[in-house]
Amino acid sequence: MSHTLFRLGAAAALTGLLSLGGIVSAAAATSGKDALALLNKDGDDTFEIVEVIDLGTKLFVAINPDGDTTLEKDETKGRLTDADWKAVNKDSDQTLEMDEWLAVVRARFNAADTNKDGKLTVKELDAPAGQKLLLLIVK
Ligand SMILES: [Ca+2]
Ligand SMILES: [Ca+2]
Ligand SMILES: [Ca+2]
Ligand SMILES: [Ca+2]
Repeated sequence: MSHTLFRLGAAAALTGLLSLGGIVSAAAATSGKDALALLNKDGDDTFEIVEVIDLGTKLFVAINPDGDTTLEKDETKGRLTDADWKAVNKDSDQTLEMDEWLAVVRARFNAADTNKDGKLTVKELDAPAGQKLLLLIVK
């Protein structure tokens, strides 16, 4: 129980720090350690694909304030580049559907999992590929 409280406290402290810094969106780098402390709920110390897909799905909703079923370019600022858009927006419309978004999440998970064991460790999350994945699951 106290462990849960501690985590909540840490999350609140982190949120406070972020808002103090005046960081508006995305681009704030999150360490693998912080990301796991905040978002890894199954008691191990790694992210698995199921968790990451779940978190990616939640972030899609969180960064989609207009409540439609798609992400527009301004909603993915700091998370996806123009090149990413080109690569993933397979139907070439101006919007990203959930399946397109999750395809990027999946691709970045695989890129970050350098030893291909299906788990992302702190070390893998702190590497550049891991940081790119965190942009898609950490608000
Ligand atoms: Ca886990
Ligand atoms: Ca939208
Ligand atoms: Ca699309
Ligand atoms: Ca791994």
